[in-house]
Amino acid sequence: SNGLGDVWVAISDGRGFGPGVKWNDWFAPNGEFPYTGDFDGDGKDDIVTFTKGATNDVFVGLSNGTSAFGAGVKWHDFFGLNGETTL
Ligand SMILES: [Ca+2]
Ligand SMILES: [Ca+2]
Ligand SMILES: [Ca+2]
Repeated sequence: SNGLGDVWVAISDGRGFGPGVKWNDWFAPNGEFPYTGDFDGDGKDDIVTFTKGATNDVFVGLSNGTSAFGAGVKWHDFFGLNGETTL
């Protein structure tokens, strides 16, 4: 949620985490509200961000499961408004 918009992932082996690796270079920048979850139902956790503010957009970046999240795609144009609980 800063000006870099980087998304870092550390994969778990069930007992600990490996090194952090950047999976997306531009997602949820500048005060947006990012979370994780499996939004396309393929069993792999994806990323979502609620912009709130003036646009109230919802963007999703789907996981390929091993090395990256895809570019953010707008899944909703008006959801999770200011003052609403998103997650
Ligand atoms: Ca970046
Ligand atoms: Ca998924
Ligand atoms: Ca919008």
